[in-house]
Amino acid sequence: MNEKAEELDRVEKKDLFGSGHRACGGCGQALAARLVHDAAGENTIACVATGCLEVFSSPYPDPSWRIPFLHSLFENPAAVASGVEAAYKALRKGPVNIIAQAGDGSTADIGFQCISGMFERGHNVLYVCYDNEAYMNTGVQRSSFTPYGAWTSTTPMGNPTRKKNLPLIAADHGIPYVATATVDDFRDLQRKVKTALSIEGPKYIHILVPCPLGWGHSGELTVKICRLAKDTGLFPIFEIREGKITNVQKISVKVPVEEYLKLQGRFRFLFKRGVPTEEVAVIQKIANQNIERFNL
Ligand SMILES: Cc1ncc(C[n+]2csc(CCOP(=O)(O)OP(=O)(O)O)c2C)c(N)n1
Ligand SMILES: [Mg+2]
Repeated sequence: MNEKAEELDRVEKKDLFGSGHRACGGCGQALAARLVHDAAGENTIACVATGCLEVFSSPYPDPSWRIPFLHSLFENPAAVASGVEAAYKALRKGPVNIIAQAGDGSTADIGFQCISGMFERGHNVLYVCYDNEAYMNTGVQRSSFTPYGAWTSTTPMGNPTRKKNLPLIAADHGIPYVATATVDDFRDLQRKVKTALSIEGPKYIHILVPCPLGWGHSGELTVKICRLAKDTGLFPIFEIREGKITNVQKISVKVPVEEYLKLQGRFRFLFKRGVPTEEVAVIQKIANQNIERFNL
């Protein structure tokens, strides 16, 4: 198909995760969900944990989903997806794409053991984490993906701990495919979803999804903030196959973390009258460690 025909096809096609949902303007998670399911195609089952995505997309009578959708508990989308996959196998049905998906709170905290079990048992499921770095649905509480220094309603003086690195923990389970992505680069994100779904076994994709409400930025900055997260080194973009890093998105011009932090209200108190405090230097050190570790 030529480019023009492809574009027409894309415009005319109905989104599998459709418009009319109740996400905030500029919600990175809504955009990510649309891109993920668009890449996955119709032959897909979505197992979605409690969280913003489920709340803004599923209320009866006007859900946004044009594919089968299962709402799991906050803690168990990976277990539900594992069960769906086992049922398909037992009934000798399929193949079908099964995508377990959840926010960072579900993924990093309460749902973690179910994910680890799903990886370890080897289910043929793609797990997607929409990482907005806090429990947004219930009022911006801290999760273990909240970055160092960020304000949340439960860390009013700034988060004192560092973000848990789940992509590497996932890879250390020996699963065949792990990737990170953001919503500023549609092609990269969708290629990774397609790649993941073409591989048999458990897969993990971790997507950074800015949250204008919780991060304190205006909606039109969502894409810019993703770019800065990458260009500062705070959110490295890579793929890991069978435990080996096989692809890293290099930073062409490295940007100081200040540029990322100062656009977001959650980091406002790290600057005194516009001058960075020593906490900013701690965050720069984290970015530098990522740059070194992943050879960005
Ligand atoms: C066992 C349990 N504890 C707490 C809750 C309340 N709860 C629902 S969603 C949510 C936070 C979701 O955060 P996250 O997974 O990061 O998704 P987000 O809303 O940020 O997209 C919480 C605490 C729940 N539903 N079940
Ligand atoms: Mg969250």
